[in-house]
Amino acid sequence: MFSKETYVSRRAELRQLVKNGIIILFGNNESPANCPANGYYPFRQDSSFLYYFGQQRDGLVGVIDIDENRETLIGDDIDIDDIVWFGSVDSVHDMAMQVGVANTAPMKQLKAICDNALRSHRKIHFLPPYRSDIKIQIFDLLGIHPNQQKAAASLDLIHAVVKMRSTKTEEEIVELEHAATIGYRMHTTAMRITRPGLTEKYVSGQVDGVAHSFGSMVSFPTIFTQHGEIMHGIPSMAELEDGRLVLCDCGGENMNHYCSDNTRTFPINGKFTQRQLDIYKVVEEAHDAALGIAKPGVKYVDVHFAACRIIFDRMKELGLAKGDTDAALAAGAHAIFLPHGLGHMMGMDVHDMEALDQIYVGFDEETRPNLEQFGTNSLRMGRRLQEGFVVTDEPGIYFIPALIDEWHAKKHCADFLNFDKLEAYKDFGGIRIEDDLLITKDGCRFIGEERIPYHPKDVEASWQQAGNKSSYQSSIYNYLLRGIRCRRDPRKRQQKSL
Ligand SMILES: [Mn+2]
Repeated sequence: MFSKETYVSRRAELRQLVKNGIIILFGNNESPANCPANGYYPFRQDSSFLYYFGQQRDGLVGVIDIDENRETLIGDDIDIDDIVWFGSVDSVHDMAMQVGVANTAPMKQLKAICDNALRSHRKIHFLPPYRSDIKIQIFDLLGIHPNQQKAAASLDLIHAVVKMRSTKTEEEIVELEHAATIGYRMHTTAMRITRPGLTEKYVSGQVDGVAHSFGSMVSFPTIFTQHGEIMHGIPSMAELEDGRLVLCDCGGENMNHYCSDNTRTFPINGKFTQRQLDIYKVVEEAHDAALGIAKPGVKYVDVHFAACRIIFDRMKELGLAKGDTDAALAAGAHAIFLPHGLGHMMGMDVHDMEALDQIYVGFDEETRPNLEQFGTNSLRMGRRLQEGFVVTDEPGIYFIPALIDEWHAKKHCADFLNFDKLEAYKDFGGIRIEDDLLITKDGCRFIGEERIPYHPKDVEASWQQAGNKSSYQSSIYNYLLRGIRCRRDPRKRQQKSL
C-alpha cells in the first residue's frame, strides 16, 4: 500500500477529470471454488479499486460524489464468526482513514445513495464489470441488466482511469521492479530444474510456488509447454522430451499487486539444435529491436511492424517466405509466423486495464487497428508511447500446423509463403521472448535489475551451471510421481488452449 497522500491525490485528479456526477468503484468479493467455505479462488482485489482506494479486503465499494465533494468507503465490518475463523482485520473506518477517505457507510446504504442519485437524474459513473456477482450488484442498485452494463459504463470514467493508470509513477516503478525480481526467480527456477523426463506440470508447479512464496500470486496462469505454437498452452502431464524446446511465459504479482510478464523459450536438454537456433535468433533480433525504437512519441504499432518486418525478412532468408516485404506485411502474410501483437500495457493487471476495453487502453483515433486482418486484429497496443508507460515486448515465431494447413488449402498469401518448406516445420513448435519495457524520457529500458538469460550462449551456460540434475530427478521426483506418470506421447495428445 502507498501513503495516504497517494490515494488522496489520485482521487482528486479523478474528480477533476470526470468533472461531475457520482463515481462508484466496486471492489471484488471472495469467490468460492467448489463449496462456500472451502476452496476459495485466491482473492484478488479489483485493480482500479486498489488504485484509488488501496484496500485489499473483499466486500468494499468506493463512492466519490464529485458534486458534493464527498468520498465514502462502503463496507460492513466483519463479525465475531469471521474473527473466530480468520482473525481480526481493520474496521472499515480504519481502512478509510488509511487512504484519506472521510466517510464510511454500511453496504445497505449504497442502495439509498444510488436511489437518491437516480431520483435527481445525476450521472452515476461505473466501470465495465467483469465478474458476475458485481453485475448482479449493479443490476440490484441501478436496474441495468447485465447484458447492458458494458454499454452503460461511463466513458468519461474509463478515459480518466486509463489516462491515470497508463503512466506509472516512480513509486509504481519500484513495485514493478519488485515484481520483476519475482519473475526472474520464477524463470530461472524453470530453467534450473527443466530436463528430459520431468512433466510440464511439475516444472510449472514449482514456478508457481516461487510466485506464491515471494508475492501474492501469479500474474496469470503459467504457460509452460513444449507446444510453444499454442499461444496460451497450459502445462500438461506430458514428459519433457530430449531435443525439444519448451516455452515458459509467466510472471508474479508482488504484495501490492504489480505484475511481471516474461517469456523464455529454451532447449529441454540445454543445447539448441541448429534449426532451433536459426529461428530463435530471428525472435531475439526482433525482441532487441524494440529497445532501439520505442520512445515517447513513437506509435507502438510501428514498433510492432518493425518487428514483423525483421521476422518476415529473415524468414525469406531461411526460404520459408518470399516476395516484397512491404506487400507481404500489407497483406498480413507475416501473421502466419506472428499472429499476435508485439505487446500490451502492463501494470497492476498483466494486460493492464483490459477490463476497461483494449480499444480505449491501447488505441486512439490515429491508431485504430485493422480489425478485419488476421494477426493485426489481435494487437492490444498501438498508440503513441509516453514516458512512464510500461509495455511488453514479446515477439514470437510459431509454426501452427492447423494454420499452415488452412492457409495452404486456401492459397492465402501464397505469393509470400513457401508452403512446401513450411511443411517441414510443422513439428517445430513456437518461440517467444518477452520482457517488460519502461518508456523513459528519451527511450526505454527493460524492467528488472537482472536479465533472465535469453541470449543463446547465456541460456546454455545457465544450464551448465545448474549442476548434476539426474540425482535430483531420481530422489524426489520419482518418489512424488510414482504411479501418476503420463505415458502418452505428448505430440499425439490434444491440448486445449486457454
Ligand atoms: Mn505478455
